Amino acid sequence: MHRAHTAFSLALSPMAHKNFATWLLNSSSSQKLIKASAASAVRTYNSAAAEPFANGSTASYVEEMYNAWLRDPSSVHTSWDAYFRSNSYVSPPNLAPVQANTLPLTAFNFGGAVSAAPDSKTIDDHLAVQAIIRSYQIRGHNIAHLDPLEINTPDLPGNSSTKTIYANFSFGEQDMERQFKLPSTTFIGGDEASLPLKEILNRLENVYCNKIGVEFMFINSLEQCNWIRKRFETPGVLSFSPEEKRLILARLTRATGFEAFLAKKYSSEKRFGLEGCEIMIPALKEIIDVSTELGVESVIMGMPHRGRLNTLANVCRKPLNQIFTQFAGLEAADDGSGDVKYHLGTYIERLNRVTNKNIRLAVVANPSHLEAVDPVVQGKTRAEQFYRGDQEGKKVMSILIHGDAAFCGQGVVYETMHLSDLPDYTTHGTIHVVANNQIGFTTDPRFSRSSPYCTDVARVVNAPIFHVNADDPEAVMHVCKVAAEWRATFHKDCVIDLVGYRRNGHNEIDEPMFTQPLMYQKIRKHKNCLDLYADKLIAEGTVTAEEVKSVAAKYENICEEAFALAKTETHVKYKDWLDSPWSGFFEGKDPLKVAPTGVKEETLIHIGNRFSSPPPNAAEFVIHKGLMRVLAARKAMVDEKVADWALGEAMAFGSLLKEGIHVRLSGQDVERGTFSHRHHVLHHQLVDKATYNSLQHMYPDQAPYSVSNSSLSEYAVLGFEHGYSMTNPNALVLWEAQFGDFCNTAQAIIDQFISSGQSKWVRQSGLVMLLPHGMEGMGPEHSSCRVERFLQMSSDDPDYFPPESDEFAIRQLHDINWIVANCTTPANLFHILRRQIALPFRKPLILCTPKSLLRHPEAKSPFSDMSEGSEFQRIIPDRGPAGDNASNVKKVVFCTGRVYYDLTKTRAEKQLEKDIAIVRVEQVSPFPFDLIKEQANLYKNAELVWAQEEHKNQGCWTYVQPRFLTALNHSRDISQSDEQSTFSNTTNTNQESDTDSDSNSDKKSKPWLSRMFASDKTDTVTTGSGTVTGEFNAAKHFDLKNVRHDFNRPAGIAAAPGVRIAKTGRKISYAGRACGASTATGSKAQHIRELNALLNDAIST
Ligand SMILES: Cc1ncc(C[n+]2csc(CCOP(=O)(O)OP(=O)(O)O)c2C)c(N)n1
Ligand SMILES: [Mg+2]
Repeated sequence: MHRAHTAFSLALSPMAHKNFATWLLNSSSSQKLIKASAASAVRTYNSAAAEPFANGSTASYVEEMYNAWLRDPSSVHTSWDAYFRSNSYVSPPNLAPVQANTLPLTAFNFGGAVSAAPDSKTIDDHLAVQAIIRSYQIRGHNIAHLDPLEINTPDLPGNSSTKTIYANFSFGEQDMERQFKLPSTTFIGGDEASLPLKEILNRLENVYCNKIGVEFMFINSLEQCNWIRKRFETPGVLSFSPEEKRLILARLTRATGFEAFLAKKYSSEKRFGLEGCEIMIPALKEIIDVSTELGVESVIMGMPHRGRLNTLANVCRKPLNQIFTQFAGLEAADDGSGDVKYHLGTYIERLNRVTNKNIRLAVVANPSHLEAVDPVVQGKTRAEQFYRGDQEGKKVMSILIHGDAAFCGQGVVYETMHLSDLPDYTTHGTIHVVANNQIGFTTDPRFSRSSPYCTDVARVVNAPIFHVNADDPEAVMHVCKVAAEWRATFHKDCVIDLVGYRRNGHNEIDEPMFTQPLMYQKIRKHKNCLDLYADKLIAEGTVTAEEVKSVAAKYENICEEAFALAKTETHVKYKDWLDSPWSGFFEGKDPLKVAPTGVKEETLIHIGNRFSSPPPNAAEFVIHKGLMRVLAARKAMVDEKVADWALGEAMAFGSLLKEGIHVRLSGQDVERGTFSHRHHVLHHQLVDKATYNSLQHMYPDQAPYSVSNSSLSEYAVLGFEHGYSMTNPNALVLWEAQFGDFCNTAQAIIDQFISSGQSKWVRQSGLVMLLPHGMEGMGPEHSSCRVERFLQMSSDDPDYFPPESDEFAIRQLHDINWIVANCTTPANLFHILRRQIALPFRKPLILCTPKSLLRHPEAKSPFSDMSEGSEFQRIIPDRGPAGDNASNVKKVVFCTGRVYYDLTKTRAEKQLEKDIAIVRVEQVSPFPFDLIKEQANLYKNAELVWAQEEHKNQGCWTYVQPRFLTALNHSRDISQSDEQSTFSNTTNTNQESDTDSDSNSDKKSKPWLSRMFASDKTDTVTTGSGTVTGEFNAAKHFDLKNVRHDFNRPAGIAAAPGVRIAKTGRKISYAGRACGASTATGSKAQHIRELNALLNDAIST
């Protein structure tokens, strides 16, 4: 919590109450009210937030009331009616004059007695009470006691806040027993219609200024505001039964005991303990209990480091021994690089003992990048809702846990919040829990945010924010209950701000006194929450001291037993930490078999016809004339059996939909397509929001097709789609960047999840990123998707030519982290999209997509290239005169993407078709070593050139160059090494398959080390199919039953020092732009000059 005391003076400044309604300025108590309210503004400091306690909303509230009264006197409370009728209210200049009222003044029934008009003091006093109530509702949180350390306490010691307030409303002690009628906007009375002033103030103080601070009055819905008021104001809401109290205590004991146990056993290990905010564990459990009771069956959580292990242990009930094993530094039994323990995810199905219902809990694995997991969790949640048919989010929900500094500091929080109410992205309400320890690493809140609270970002979506003192377990539980009920009722986001502290340093090894000495002096003296609560329950007689001890001892025993069990483990298994298991997907599948991607011609014709037809009720559904032309052109293509880019894409989608594969395309303006080529959603020109999407109506039993324009965000939306792709392997999920350049605002998702997710978390994803890419004279932006960056992160080894076999291509795909391609034909687009689903595993696909090629007359494919028997072409050889006369070809130009069409045009202009072959590399990564070698051998006398339109330090050159050399020389068979070799284990990478363990762990773990220092000529290596000594046994190694994981990069081989490369003398040279700092030139003329230069350079003999 961040308090800035400048608020005090601002609140008292004339400007601060300039907007007061005139009635307030005129009334006798108004000046005092201003002063009273100033004291409450301690938690605010900017001018807008520094309005006095009863100002701002109150002023407009009165005006609103006045206007309502003018329209219908009966629509306002009788007290207001009386007040406005008495002409005490002077309207601001722009308000309409008072109308005559038809209701008799005697209708005002005060204190049960029917009387004549009440005197003006009675009315004024009632109005003052109403203003006080409203002030508490609006700004009570500003003076609530939220900070357990009381460093940031309100300036009002003890109970004086109440006193100050009533005194400043001209109420004295003599008024305390006076009875006041309560307005309909408060529930503090319970069954009472009126209360003594003293009781009103006490109740308000208790509800709004005690250990809970509710921020909700900015919500535009009266229904929602009333709902919240009722949950907090109704007398007795905070009373708990002895059983409930004991449950809280037991849960708190576990949360506290877990951290204490880890601290005892692994004192020097980082665990990012929850000490100071242990209540988060019972809080999460309460949210889950209440939500389960209300029908939720699956909860997906995203959270950072703080308290993560505790959450896994005590919320998810992940077996403790698995958690402890993570501390042992054991070798992994399965593939992948793994991750640190406080990043790993989990998935658990278990019985909720409180509600006696089955529940699934998943914590999504996440990187260090704080908050990056938020949209991923939302996407995964949305997908689960979608596939379960849970259209209102009644069965599946997400909980996002945040640190205070990250919640307000990271922009992706805002981006994710903005997805919360979008029809195709909503998860129907997320409960956000902020573990607010009032510090971010070493930084105080006053240096880490400009907003009063760390939760202010949630106000943009009108989410209620429940601040609560984390040292008051019962207040926390109440807030959690309300949050869960809020979500179940309104299906909107809400935030719980658990205000605690951090007992240790940022991690357990850090010294916090370096930077927060005073805070930590206080913390050292501060009793922990468990002890405080146990003392309270003992004092009130709910539990005995012995009971408290025995609950703690019991949990410690559980931990000890798990600790002993963990000691017997020899390996960690990453698959135990999988957050999204795909049950049934891998079973019984041949891991090296790709289903055919070609489809029957009649299917293509059917899809083409549907896709080119107007809505069935075309006479009524008026579509744009331009679109009629587009549809007619599509129809003509179908009749000719050719497809352009949009048709090729539609064929891929349509045929997958036919096969029961859900297709989801998301991104900015994807429905029409940035380049106006797609037009998947046709809009009725006369009826608002009436649309038609032909891909949703291809076949009666097809899978659903979702296409949605997204918010203008890359980070959150790409993360969302990545999360979506994690849920169901039998779905094609695509995200399209508006232009490829913009994907770099989502770089953390690309680097931390898409590129490395399988390696770190044995999680697969078949997400497709469509990235419009091409240097077309549009300036430094809108040109490049920075394909070089994706290629740099590709995990195939540039120096290693994998053994050639029929499965070369599929093995490469199996082992790489992702696929990078730049297709030049609609047919290849069709096949590569379909291949995503045809593969027996899932890999992300990074696809450079065209812009001008969308309409290029030559960038069309005959249906025969997509029909049965056809398949994706990793390279497209030259099929012209050069290909027919290969040995006389002087030069082979290899290229990828749209520049191919410029190169062929230039070649034709120069009449060099016989002399120069042009070969398209359509799948750049994994690199088609085998096909490149074949092409090089075919054109054995030719000079080899790589031509690209990107600058030399960009595009594919730096990736392809070393791989070309490896392909050309092709001498680095792994058995040729004259040094001994060490191989890493051979395993099956299926997410759920078990792996062989082996005992040769030292060498396996550090092959490079053993190689560097080994003296023997032979070494023992272990493969999944057994141990071989000495020379590498390739046949065994590539046994089908035992798919190598590192086919693309066998550990310990590629980097082996001294491996010989037999030079064949052939090389690849470069034709293209020089190195550049920018992606493209801003000058069209220069662009054309550069393009022509590269074309001339490439197409010359
Ligand atoms: C995007 C990002 N930037 C910086 C960091 C480094 N970092 C790790 S924890 C931390 C402080 C987080 O503070 P807060 O969100 O309050 O969580 P707490 O550790 O206090 O629970 C920082 C800056 C990070 N992990 N991610
Ligand atoms: Mg913090």
